[in-house]
Amino acid sequence: MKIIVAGGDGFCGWPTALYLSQKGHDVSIIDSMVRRKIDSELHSNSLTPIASLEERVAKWKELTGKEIRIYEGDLVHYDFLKEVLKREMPDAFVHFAEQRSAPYSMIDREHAVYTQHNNVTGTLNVLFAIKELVPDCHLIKLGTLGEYGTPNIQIEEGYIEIEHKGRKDVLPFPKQPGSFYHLSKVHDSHNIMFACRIWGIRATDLNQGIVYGLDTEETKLDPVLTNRLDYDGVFGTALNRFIIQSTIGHDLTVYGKGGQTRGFLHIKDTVRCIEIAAENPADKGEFRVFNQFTEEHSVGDLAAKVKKVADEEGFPTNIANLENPRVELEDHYFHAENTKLKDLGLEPHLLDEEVIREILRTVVQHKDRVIKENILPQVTWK
Ligand code: NAD
Ligand code: USQ
Repeated sequence: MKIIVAGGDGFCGWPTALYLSQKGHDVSIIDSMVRRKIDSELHSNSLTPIASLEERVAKWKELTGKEIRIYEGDLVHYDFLKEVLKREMPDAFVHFAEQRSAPYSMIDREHAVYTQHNNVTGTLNVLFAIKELVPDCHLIKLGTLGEYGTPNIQIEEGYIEIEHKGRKDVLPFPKQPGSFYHLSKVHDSHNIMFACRIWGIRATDLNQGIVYGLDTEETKLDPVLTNRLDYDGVFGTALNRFIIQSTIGHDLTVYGKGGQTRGFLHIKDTVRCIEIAAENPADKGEFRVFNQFTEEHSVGDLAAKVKKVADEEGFPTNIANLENPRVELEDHYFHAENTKLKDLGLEPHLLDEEVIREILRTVVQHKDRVIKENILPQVTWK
């Protein structure tokens, strides 16, 4: 298949582009490079040194003979996007290209507006460009499990059957997102659902949980192919952050009581889920929703698992319960359905001590790059 990976320079997008290319798909990448610019804005960095996108694809070609084309530009610029689609005429458009940090979206008005403009306008442009130029193209859009929030009932995959005053219907599952970033994903979902219903576009919304890990088989082939890894208080995410903190003797930064429970998956499963979605496209006019995660954990439990492995590896670690900078429930019910991707063939890589140990042994090689002042959370929800 001809597949565009938008956001293909990022943490999820780069390994996905390599994986799909390795599997024989014809891959091109769109990326504005804004994530690298945000590193400069925040005086932060990827824990791993990352090569430029040009160097990355050149190395991939040298090693495998496979070409990945690059289009540097912004989805918010419609003329640019249309030119790419005209040239590529893709079968699938994988859309990772959004501002993805909840804390970044909560810094101030400008960052909230930037996040929602970038994400919502970019996705609207993708919808219009597909309608205009490639109406059969399958949109595979990265949403987030956090669109649902933490309701006191089981979370279904996108839709719930409701009986109300004697009548029944299957309706979109209620959304209660916890940041302006998570809200942008809800707005996207509504826009995509509308475009499927009105124009007959085919789309899969992947409500992905928190991704952990660093390497896939492809990114491990050469240091130039190394994936980015965020650890700072703005872009670093729970499990990866804890593992990196343990290697530099920093207390593990559990926010509040640590009972916040979320869905998680290994980066190796992210890339496989995209392949599954691409190879099993939604029908014309269908707005399909998959919950993309493999297991549920509370952040307190994750910190305890990391501490055990880190202690064994010679990195004695404490768990700190910091004042929570976010407004969220710290003790709540959480259970989400996740059968649809497994029914289509996903075989999860589950989190055990060996997986944590493997990530820890990789990240320890780069621990001197950590900018310590960036570890504690600086952004508050209020
Ligand atoms: P990332 O920031 O590492 O990568 C996103 C990439 O998109 C970056 O390279 C950035 O430069 C690019 N980009 C952003 N806006 C763009 C625009 N308007 N035009 C062109 N390029 C643009 O993020 P990630 O962790 O790889 O996440 C990718 C997607 O998956 C996001 O949509 C995110 O919301 C979603 N997601 C991520 C996680 C996670 O744990 N990382 C979990 C659930 C969902
Ligand atoms: N948390 C801590 N300590 C930390 C960091 C986070 O306790 O040092 C807690 C947070 O308070 C929150 C939970 O861990 O309760 C998850 O926070 P996170 O920063 O790991 O993840 P989140 O902000 O939800 O965002 C990440 C990605 C985002 C994606 C989302 C999936 O950045 O792109 O959409 O995970 S989900 O959480 O399922 O919505």
